[in-house]
Amino acid sequence: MTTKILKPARLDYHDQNFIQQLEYLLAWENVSDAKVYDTVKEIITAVRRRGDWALLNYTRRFDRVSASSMNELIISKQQLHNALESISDEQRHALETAAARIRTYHERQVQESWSFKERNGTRLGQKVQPMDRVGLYVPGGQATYPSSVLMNAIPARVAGVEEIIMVVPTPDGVINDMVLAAAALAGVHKVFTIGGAQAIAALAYGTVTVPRVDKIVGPGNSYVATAKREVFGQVGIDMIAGPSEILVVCDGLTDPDWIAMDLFSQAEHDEDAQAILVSDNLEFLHEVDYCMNHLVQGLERSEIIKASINNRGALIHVPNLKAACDVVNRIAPEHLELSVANPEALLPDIRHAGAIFMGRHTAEALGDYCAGPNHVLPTSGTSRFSSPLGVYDFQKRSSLIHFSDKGASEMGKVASVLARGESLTAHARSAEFRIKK
Ligand code: HSO
Ligand code: ZN
Repeated sequence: MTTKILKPARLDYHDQNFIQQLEYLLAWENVSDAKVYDTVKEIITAVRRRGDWALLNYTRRFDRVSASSMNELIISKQQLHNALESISDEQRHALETAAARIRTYHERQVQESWSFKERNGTRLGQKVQPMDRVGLYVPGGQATYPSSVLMNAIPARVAGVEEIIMVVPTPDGVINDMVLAAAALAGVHKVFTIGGAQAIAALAYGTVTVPRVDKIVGPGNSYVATAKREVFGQVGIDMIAGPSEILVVCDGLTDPDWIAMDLFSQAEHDEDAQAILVSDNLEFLHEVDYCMNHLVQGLERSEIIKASINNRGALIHVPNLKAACDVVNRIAPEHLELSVANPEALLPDIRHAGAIFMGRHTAEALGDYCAGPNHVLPTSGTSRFSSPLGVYDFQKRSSLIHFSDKGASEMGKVASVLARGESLTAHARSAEFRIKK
């Protein structure tokens, strides 16, 4: 090879500055720039004040879709059905297979209500219920992923959410049939062809035609992410996803072409995506480097891959697989592939990762589409404290408290003392009324 196209960073665990180098590699700012923020604020205010009228205007301006009434921006049940009929049998079968597997997996996540009784008859518990109505944002244009429609809508359905409202912008009126077909299969109830911050504002506050939702989920560009942050509190939101990440740990015995392509599978998402390989075999790191440079040439998204690998990619040499796990935990990657002979042996040492792909055959890409688990995962190190999107994100809990007269009398004394300590006399008296003389 004459010139190398891809130049991932090279790091060595034994290097004195390894930790600093790693931190430098991982640095990525998830902040909105001031201009985006101002625009988003303005859009939200306009939608709150002028509702549908503002939506129609912004849709004309940003998506070049002119509608005289909101009815023209609703996708009918019939259209959803037609989309399902219009895709190829192969596509339909793949969507159906993925949907069924995602459903089966997520059914295991359903949390049930529970309660227990104390000896004096007092009953305490938790009532678990689905949210009433959820909004699903689906990006238009390049980053339109039917798989993400399944991954967001199916857990909501499994949780028992009664109404899922999807919004998807259709720049120049172009709509993706696979996205609509996925919406039909996943059980989305209503679809509006609106997008951007205006769609987020509409879902958060409601307009005459767009119903107000309780939570908004789904990925989007910086305007959408900023808008979601802004409306948080008025509604719930899912996480704000950063660029995709993959970290592969390999013992040097997997086909280097496989590993190279696994790294590319996430690198091709975004110029800011991050693909990292960690191995205890230096020779293997060279081989993968070689394979990457060879394989990238035939790929449609080679320019994106190039940017991603050269800006944020890395090959990390470690003395052993134990050290590899230490690197994993420092990075807390979105996707972790354990491409080793015995992944089970490493598992106890893995503390932080959004999803863990075990063994040489488990390509991360399978998880993106059809393994079953969710592909909406914590990014940018947030798997230290958060989890994959799941049914539990569409369920909420209410505490249940039912005192017996005896229980109320006993606990009345405790509450009274604590209330008086806080100088809250009405609290104290309320509890004391129930103390038996
Ligand atoms: N890997 C992405 C999800 C996705 N991949 C959708 C393909 N389509 C989440 O990081
Ligand atoms: Zn992906």
